[in-house]
Amino acid sequence: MPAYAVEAARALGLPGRRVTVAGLGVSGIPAAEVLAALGARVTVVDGGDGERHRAQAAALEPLGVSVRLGDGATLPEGTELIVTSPGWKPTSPLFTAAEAAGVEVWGDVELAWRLRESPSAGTAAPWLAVTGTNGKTTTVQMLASILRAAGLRTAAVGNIGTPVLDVVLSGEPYDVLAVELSSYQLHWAPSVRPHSAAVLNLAPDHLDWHGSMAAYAADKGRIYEGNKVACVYNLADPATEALVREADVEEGCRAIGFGLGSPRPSELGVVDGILVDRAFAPERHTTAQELAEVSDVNPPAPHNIANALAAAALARAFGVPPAAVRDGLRAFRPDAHRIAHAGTVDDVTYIDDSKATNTHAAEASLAAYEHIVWIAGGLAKGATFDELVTGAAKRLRGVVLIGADRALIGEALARHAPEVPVVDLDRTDTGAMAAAVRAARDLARPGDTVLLAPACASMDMFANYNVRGDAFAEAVRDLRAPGTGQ
Ligand code: UMA
Repeated sequence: MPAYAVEAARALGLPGRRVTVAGLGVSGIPAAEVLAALGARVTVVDGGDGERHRAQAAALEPLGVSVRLGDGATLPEGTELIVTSPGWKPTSPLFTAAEAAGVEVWGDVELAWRLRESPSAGTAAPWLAVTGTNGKTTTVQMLASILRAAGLRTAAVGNIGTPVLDVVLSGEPYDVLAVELSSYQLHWAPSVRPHSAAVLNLAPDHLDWHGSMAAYAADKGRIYEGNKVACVYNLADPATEALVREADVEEGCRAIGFGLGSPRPSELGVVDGILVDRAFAPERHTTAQELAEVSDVNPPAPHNIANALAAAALARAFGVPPAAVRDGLRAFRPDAHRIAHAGTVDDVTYIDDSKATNTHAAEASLAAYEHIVWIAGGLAKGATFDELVTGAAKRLRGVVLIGADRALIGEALARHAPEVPVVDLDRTDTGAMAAAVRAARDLARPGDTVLLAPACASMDMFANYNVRGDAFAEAVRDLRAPGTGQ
């Protein structure tokens, strides 16, 4: 454990304190390990009690951590602090009990922020933070690639999958971190003060968790609190600019817009196929600084160029030179399952956009093709589908519905696109995706696109969206080699 964390933990009174960690998952495990190593008396609670939970509990117990499985609701006696995993809803009974007992709740990101530097030294790596409904993982990856191209020691952390705690307490001498923060993480991390931050866009998502669009936006807006150099917002999404106006930032921090048009001063934009900076360039009032070509962005789709501009804005706010922006964007390779080509069979193209876990993301991919057989459904997370279906109706050749909340999409289709044929797939077994792909093939005509853009989360049927996308890609492979599917 690095000395700065030990000193910070002492200042926070963690040694000897009874801390309950909510959730035995990607965030909860390092939180429990770190707290135990710092001398706290740790109990982990989790509503689950499966094989995975038991194995993880067995690994923690030798560290002196007690684990209670199968009950995520009751507050362990004597709890003085809760450190929660991000997925836990604020309305969870555990937090109602904590509030009644006057017990504070921190997220794992809050804990990481508070332990990242010693009160005396204060030299921790600053955070460049990114949130938004869609594109945040890609943007953080692009940002990390740009920072690396500038020769900086960095890591892409947070909602992207690497818990912030792991990196902050690694003792590695990072220069700067590229941090993806979800609305959940921001809700539970009130002290975080990034060097600079970006909100990429704001569309309804996770409303079942936050309770309302206003609460969701307010949690996203927390990312701008205390920014030092730049609050980066999307010129095409006025809601992001509104969040900048509401934020309490450090003296001198600037609002920087990004967009696909020609930029004004204090903006980044695009001119004649070139990404340009009129925010951090020395002569910004008269000229624009060239950063990269649109063709340097991978893939150069409009939403992705916007992501690249946001990443560039954060890097420039940190003092990265233009050539490193270009080199970093060129070096970046996108993840699988984001509008990935899964194959072409009998002149029908199969596209895997399993990452489209909400309506906003699905809307972007549905807009990209002319004749679509759409595979949709899963966990709706409180979303409604009327707008999405209305916008896409003309391009739909047919729809195959899967997953727990498929009826919600089915009802929207019946209201706004009653002529579109719908296959309602009432099965959740391991062969369900293959059946969906075969049903889509039967609806498609040559030249069409079969698009997996579920507009829903995957966890009702799959471990995550990667597994869902893999199942789709495998089912497409099976179409080429008939007889291997079931
Ligand atoms: N659990 C309960 N009760 C609850 C909720 C969860 O007992 O009410 C338990 C589960 O049984 C499980 C554990 O808590 O054992 C899971 O906690 P979690 O849901 O917070 O997930 P983690 O495994 O800790 O992963 C989290 C993020 N997950 C969520 O926010 C849902 C991961 O983002 C993130 O990568 C990881 O921390 C590291 O920071 C995933 C995600 O889906 C990718 N994020 C959402 C998104 O991007 O849309 C926000």
